[in-house]
Amino acid sequence: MSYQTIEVHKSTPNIGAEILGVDLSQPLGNQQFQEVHDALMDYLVIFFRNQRVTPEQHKAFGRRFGGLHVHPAAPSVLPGHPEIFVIKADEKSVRVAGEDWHSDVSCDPEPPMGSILYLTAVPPDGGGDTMFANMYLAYETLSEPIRKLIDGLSAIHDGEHVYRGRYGVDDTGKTFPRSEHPIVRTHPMTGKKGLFVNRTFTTRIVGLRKHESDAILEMLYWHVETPEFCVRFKWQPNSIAFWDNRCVQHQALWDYYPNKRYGHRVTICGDKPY
Ligand SMILES: O=C(O)CCC(=O)C(=O)O
Repeated sequence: MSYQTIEVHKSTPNIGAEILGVDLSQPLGNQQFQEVHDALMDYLVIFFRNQRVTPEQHKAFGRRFGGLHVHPAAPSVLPGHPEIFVIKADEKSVRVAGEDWHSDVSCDPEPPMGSILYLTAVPPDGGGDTMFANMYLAYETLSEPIRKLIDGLSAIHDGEHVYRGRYGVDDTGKTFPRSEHPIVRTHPMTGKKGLFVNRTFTTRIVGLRKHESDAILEMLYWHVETPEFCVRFKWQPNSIAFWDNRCVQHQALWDYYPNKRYGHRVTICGDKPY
């Protein structure tokens, strides 16, 4: 792929690239939008440095890729911006978002296509990196008998155990999304197959006994975390990471307590996995 309007620097051989030459506070022209989109398809997660975007500009960038997703459980914190999911950790935190490997809100019937996270405050002594793993590679590197076994199977992704009571609001009577998705999904743009089960949301492989399901899921989760499938992103204030939830899992490292880390996430709607 050759790029005319952006510079693309690969972060690792298998996943991730830093994009230069784009100001995300400005509307992207069609050519530049297409190149950013292509870079996302090619590298699965893309990084931008030194960006300053208001919530409106952040959302406008997200809207170029699709409708904006509103989180099914987190209360809206920024007045007038229900589509902005606030990422915040400080000395009062007892947990942080995304501490375990996941694909965002995979319990939704149509899980988000991608997420754009903009951090404005990062821990002063380092820490708070985010890990991203390539799910195409995770699938392709499984042995053929295992690929054959999981190819036709589906699994339940449940929000109940993740979201109930999590956000300090009264959620009595509320129901959280629960969906069945294929274990191996085909990316609608690239046509490539990737693993689509994760430690946070996936609870059970459909049609298997519980101990069979637990053993296979644990093996797959362990495989997903293979260091060679991953890039570890070191944030700076005003960095942006944009990942494709259809072929990437991620994990936020919380090694900086009691320091502060703060940012906004805009999440783009996706479609039903197949
Ligand atoms: O804070 C981060 O680096 C990522 C948090 C997370 O997992 C998410 O936004 O889905």
